[in-house]
Amino acid sequence: MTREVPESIIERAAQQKQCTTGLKSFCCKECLMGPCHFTTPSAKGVCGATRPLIAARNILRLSIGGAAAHCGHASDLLDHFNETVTNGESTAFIPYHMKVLWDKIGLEYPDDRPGSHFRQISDAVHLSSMGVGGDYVEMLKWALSMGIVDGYFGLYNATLAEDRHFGKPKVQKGHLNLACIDPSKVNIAIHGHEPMLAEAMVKQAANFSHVNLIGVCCTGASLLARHNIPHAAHFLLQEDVVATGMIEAMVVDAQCIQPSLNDLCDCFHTQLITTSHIAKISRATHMPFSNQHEAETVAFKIIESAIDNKVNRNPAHEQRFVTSKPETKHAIIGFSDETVPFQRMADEIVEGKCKGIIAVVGCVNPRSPVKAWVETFKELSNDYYILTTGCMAFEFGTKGLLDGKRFFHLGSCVNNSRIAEIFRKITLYLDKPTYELPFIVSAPAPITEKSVSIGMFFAALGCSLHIGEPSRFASDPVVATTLDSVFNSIFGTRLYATNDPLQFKTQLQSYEVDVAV
Ligand code: BF8
Repeated sequence: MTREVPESIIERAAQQKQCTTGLKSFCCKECLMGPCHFTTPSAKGVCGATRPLIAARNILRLSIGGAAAHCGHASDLLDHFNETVTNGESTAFIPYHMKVLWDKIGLEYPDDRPGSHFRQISDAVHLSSMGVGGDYVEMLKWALSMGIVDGYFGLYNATLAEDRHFGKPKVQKGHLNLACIDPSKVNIAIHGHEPMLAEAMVKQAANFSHVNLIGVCCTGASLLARHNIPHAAHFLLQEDVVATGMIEAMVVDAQCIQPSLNDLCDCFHTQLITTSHIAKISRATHMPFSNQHEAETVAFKIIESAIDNKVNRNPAHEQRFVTSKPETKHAIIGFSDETVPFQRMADEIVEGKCKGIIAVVGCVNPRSPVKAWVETFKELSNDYYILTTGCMAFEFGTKGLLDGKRFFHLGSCVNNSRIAEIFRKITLYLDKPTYELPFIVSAPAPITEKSVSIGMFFAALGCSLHIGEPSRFASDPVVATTLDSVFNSIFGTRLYATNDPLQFKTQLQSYEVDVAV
């Protein structure tokens, strides 16, 4: 029996009125004397904490969450293949010139001891709990440290492990959006982030010509880049995938999976299957695995079960999908630091033919002006090269912008290390440190903690950072000024914390004057 379809994420966003104190990050709920409100600049919490301390600590807490997620992803991969990677292997990618600056400002970053990055995450949680750290500047420095942890022990380690086991992506033409759902076939959506089960599904599905795999969110970006499996949806559209009524199984692992998918799947015939060892959803079928052999067994069972489930598809849903099927969007996909023409980009920057490189990363927040941001970056692509990943890359793809000439799709969010590698290669090629080059990283519509830690990673690497609000960066003037002055005086870079594309463009123009290569 089918049930009434629940509200979509857009409707939930409209229904959920945001608390104005929390929206500005003027709220602390870390201890049980609170929650405390910091609505005036001089307000103090019950423990005595000041508003800048709490605003800075909230940024740190976001960065910790992001670093933990990406380091968890990398660790899951390494455990899956029974591998260990020494911290020295990851930190070998840190540009020497940045280490000098980090040491100068006393930034913590992991040493070569195995697991020291997890120790650093736990130290950051500890120091940001009630009654430990009392210096807001230190909180902000630790947020940058979490960026470094995320970058080298999350993004780099995950991408290196994925490339080692599943291969580097190839540049080719790919397809995006819901049009990749094939009503004549058994459709299985693979959603989440870690590629182990997804890769096993690709291998097993090759034996079934009537099975159509499609990707969602970052697993979708990863499958698109490596196997040219069409990318059906980003985060915002994951419900739309199920709501087509054409999906026999929705297979999810971890991160960016809406817990309400179970309610939605209940309204259709779709089987919801969870596979992560830590992420379960009520009423979903849980099918964990711990190595590639088990992953392939699980993948085979999922495919068999999805095939059996096709008879339960509602013919009315099929009819509706066939008549309203969207047009397929094409994109050039599969770039890596080996295939992006970084020398040409560097030469054009030096010759003044190009103003710089903007990496547009992260999410598509339903509360952000995503359309306006897409238009803005389209316009900026006349002067800048655009490197992109994650949900923003999908958004550009659906607007026909991923041409492999001005816009380069670098894959999933953990593949942001590929962007860091392109920047690193340009610094070596031009023999200049990152912070002297016009590299800007923008997360215009952040949702997750991961967007914040990725932003902090690139900021710590010496890139200017744009982050869309509400990312809590600009609410407290003391915190905003401190961050800006760390960026300006230590790295020589800029912080743009704005939700306004026009303001961003204006600020960028004033920055252009400062960058003389
Ligand atoms: O890591 S861009 S909504 S899908 S967090 Fe999530 Fe944001 Fe999408 Fe992948 Ni990245």
